[in-house]
Amino acid sequence: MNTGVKITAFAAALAATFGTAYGVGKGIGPIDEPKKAEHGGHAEAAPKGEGAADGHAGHAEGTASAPAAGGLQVSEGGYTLALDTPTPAPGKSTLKFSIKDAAGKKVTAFTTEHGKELHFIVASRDLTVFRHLHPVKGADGTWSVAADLPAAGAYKAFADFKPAVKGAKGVTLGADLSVPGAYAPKPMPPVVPTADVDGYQVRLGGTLDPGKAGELRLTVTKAGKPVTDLEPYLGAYGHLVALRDGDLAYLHVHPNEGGPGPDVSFTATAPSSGTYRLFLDFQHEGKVRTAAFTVRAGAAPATSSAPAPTGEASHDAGGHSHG
Ligand SMILES: [Cu+2]
Repeated sequence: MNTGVKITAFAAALAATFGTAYGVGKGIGPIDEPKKAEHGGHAEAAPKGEGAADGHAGHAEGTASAPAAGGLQVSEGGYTLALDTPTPAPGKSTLKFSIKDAAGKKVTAFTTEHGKELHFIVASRDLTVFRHLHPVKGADGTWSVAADLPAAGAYKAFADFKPAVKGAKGVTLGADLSVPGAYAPKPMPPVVPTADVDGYQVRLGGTLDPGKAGELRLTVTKAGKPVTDLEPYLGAYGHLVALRDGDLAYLHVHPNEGGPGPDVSFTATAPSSGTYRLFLDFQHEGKVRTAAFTVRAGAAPATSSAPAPTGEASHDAGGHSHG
């Protein structure tokens, strides 16, 4: 694997992009001029090969207005998320769907972003189950992926992609998914600054602020020792998805430049105040894990003056597919 090379190239592209942005900014004054919201609240540093012009780079800097929330619509910009399996059985199943264009034709051409043509997220409405999946595309544009939705309940599926059309912007579409059967929604897990997953403890610092960029810093330890050899996963040392409690508005946040741990830093802007569930994917020793946190935007996450209570974290929040 040459992921080391890839991440270096990614970092170089980032540096170049920000270099340009800063160069321009210094000439004309403050560099935190408002950037237009784009990609449905997909706050990210510029991926390689993309310039600041499309607005991606701007999200890492202070913005005066909140980005629009993504994932709230099943159709947007002429694209529709069509689920072929909207009511999968509980347990392991195969989910199938397609992205249709304005004419109702299945889209077959996508732009690779973060190593994949399409990122597929499934979360339970009560935010206790989270799956970040990478489906496989058939020749006709039908996507399929194995998923394990453990219990009956209401879920939501998100497709995060960018059509391979000149000038196309990334879009996140969201569609309801129901696993038939009786269920009782679980209460939102409490706000705690640490999450335990597979013997790792992840601590969350910083703030998620409504309408303004803030830094979230996640620190990964194992058996009390900092983990300093996180592995790149999809070209970054961590991926963060935030879902808003109430409507599951979607934010996909990418990390700031940094080393392989123990800290992974993100810049994110919440589209509004409220409660969010954050899901951090990180890879270590060949396996991707997910740590989950409940965070209030508009108030600082709980701080740790006393020994931190341990979040029940993501006993169930860790589904991954490396298709
Ligand atoms: Cu993905």
